[in-house]
Amino acid sequence: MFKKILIANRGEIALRIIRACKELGIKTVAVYSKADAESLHVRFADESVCIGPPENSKSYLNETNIISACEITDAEAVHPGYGFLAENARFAEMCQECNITFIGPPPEIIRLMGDKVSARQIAKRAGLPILPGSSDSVKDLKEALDVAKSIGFPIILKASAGGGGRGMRVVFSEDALANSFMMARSESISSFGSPDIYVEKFLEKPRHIEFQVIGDQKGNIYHLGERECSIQRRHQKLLEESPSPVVTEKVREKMGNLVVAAMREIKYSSVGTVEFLMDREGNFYFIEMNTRIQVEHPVTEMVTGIDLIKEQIRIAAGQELKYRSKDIRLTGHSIECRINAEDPQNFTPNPGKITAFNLPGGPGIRVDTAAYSEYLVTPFYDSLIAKLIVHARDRAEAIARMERALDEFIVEGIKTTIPLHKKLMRDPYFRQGKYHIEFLSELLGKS
Ligand code: MV4
Repeated sequence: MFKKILIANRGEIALRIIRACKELGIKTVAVYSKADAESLHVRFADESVCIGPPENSKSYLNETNIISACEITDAEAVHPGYGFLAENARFAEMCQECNITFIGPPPEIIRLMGDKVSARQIAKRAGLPILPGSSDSVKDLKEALDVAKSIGFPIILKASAGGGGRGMRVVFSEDALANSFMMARSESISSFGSPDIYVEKFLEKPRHIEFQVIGDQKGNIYHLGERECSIQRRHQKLLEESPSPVVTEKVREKMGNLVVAAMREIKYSSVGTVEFLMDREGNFYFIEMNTRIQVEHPVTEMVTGIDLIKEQIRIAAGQELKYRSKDIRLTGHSIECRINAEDPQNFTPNPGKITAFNLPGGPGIRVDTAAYSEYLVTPFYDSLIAKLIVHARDRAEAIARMERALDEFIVEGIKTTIPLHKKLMRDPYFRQGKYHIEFLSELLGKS
């Protein structure tokens, strides 16, 4: 096992990783920007290194400074958390070259999945259902039109280097294709430095359901059930739950078996997430794979009892997963509400000083946060200040528990998304589990 790990992240996830390391008896190194000198991840780590000024590009994305920090402190491994360098294949390679273990899958796997066209091809070959569309990137308008005509409109144009919702364009008719194609192409070049665009049949108002996978370097691979992530706005998830209100045991087994077979095919190691869209008839289609730990990993931890960060570290150290499929049991229901420092009216960031901070408690409550009373929320980083996670025997009890916990959660001095979550908990459609990716926009539009 590693003696010392450097955590290349900040906020609640840095703290979450420090906690896992402490329980594993591993020393920790925090890195921080000048804006984060007073942060809890710096206080709770055994050592810390300042890696630059507040701007992301000069600190948490500064690959050479982070590698230097490993060398100065003798850290043997880097945990990238989520965001920042978590899915940067080049950084994972740099680590390898410097004899530092990158805690995640090998760089080649990160690169293959980061390219959405190759991810789609791999998924197809491995037997996962994909949406009708182009088998490769489309080189010009004519090729795009040929595919569109064969699958029928509406279609969606996606940047191969995109993902997470950036660089997409929906096209409803042949007339609109030429313009959309040019726009998608130039956006892809300017945002990702790549002109590669592919075509897919567009699904209207699907649900977003993702499977957690875990694999070691010895070929043991399992799925840990699904997360329902359809409550989102502008590709920012607000709430996630596990299990999904629409996934039956039978469907879970079918999807899970396909996912595990596909991961075996690519010899996946580490934790990862396989994303699907599901239509109203229950048909599901692979869209992307994430090779990192995700923000919403706690809901899976709550229903499985598995510490995903500890497992990720053990796997990177070459240890074998000790359990069998039958040892993985999904128990009860978990919901996570993301508490953001945002004006819930318009979702604009609302930085400032937190003047009062009271955390909820009692049975079945977990809060992952790096905030505290007097904490200054700066405009430099993501506005997530806390994740409120509940676990209960069933979904109805989880919702009641979440309502109760939201009432106990006091944040003064800045605006947060707490009022929005309270509203969601009361919504009759949410309570029935009847929602899709456009649900939140429709709910906010109506009121
Ligand atoms: C789609 C889609 C509809 N049809 N693909 C957005 C993020 C990226 N992971 C894929 N996304 C979508 N792909 C087809 N063929 C709708 C979305 C989409 C979406 C997906 C998941 C969660 C939220 C979303 C919000 C808008 C659009």
